Amino acid sequence: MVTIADYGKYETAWCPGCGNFGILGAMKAALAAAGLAPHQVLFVSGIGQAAKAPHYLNANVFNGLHGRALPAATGAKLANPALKVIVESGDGCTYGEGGNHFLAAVRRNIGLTVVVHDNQVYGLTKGQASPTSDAGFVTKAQPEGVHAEPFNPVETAVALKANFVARGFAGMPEHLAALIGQALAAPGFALVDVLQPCVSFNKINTYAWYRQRVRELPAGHDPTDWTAALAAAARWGDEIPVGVIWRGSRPAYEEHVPALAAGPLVGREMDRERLAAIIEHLR
Ligand SMILES: Cc1ncc(C[n+]2csc(CCOP(=O)(O)OP(=O)(O)O)c2C)c(N)n1
Ligand code: SF4
Repeated sequence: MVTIADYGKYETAWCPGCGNFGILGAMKAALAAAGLAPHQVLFVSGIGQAAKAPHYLNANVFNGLHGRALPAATGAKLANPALKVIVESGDGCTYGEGGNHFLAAVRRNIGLTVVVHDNQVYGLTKGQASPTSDAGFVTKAQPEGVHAEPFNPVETAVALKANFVARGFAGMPEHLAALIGQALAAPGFALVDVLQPCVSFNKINTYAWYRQRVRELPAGHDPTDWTAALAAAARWGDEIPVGVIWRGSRPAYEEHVPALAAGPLVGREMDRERLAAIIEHLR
């Protein structure tokens, strides 16, 4: 039986009180509840405080460049579709530097579980605005406040019909663990955007700010009703809904990509002569 202890316990470099702790605990609980052992899981992350989360548990990890977690994770999933590939990174990493990769991965519906620590700020580089910062957010780099409208990743993922789209809150770890569990079980691209207080560099979107606004979706919400899902995803302000917002049914990319028709790449013999010829051709 897989337990939370299998995923280990490590000292972190995070500030005391950071929302990242709630997400890390929820992730471990979800993995244990899903019966996934560490060797069955690959975490892929970029750069940032959130991107360090996979460093703090026992599992396979690929830590790449800022914003580039999704292409690396896509390659790993295509090479070995049996692997549970989880991308875990920040809002800057996933929606800013990695924004186009995010759109491409959703459109392809590649079978990844993507958990974003969305603190609406760049934490690691000390508090610049991120794509999800609210308009008017004042930082040292944006002293007059952010002029742009915030990117809504949940609304975008629903609009582009990712297979599973949820919003969670780091201050509700049990609720979040259940959402991550459902995302892990969903075929195709699964996004869990997690509201994550950054206690050092975001003094606006605090635990109290989120707690005043976060509401569980009503029991009657039908996540297979795309119009209702879009309306729920767009809601932001006095009320921010959390829960499973949308469930689609498109086939996952790896199920119909021609290169995998003969089985996973990872189990196949390598044709060294053909590889040598390709390398020679590219020289
Ligand atoms: C291409 C590139 N641009 C910028 C940076 C500098 N950089 C490192 S982390 C980071 C922001 C991280 O913010 P976020 O992804 O929201 O994560 P957080 O630290 O808030 O968890 C930036 C801009 C970089 N390493 N590489
Ligand atoms: S800077 Fe913010 S996001 Fe980074 S560890 Fe501290 S509280 Fe968490």
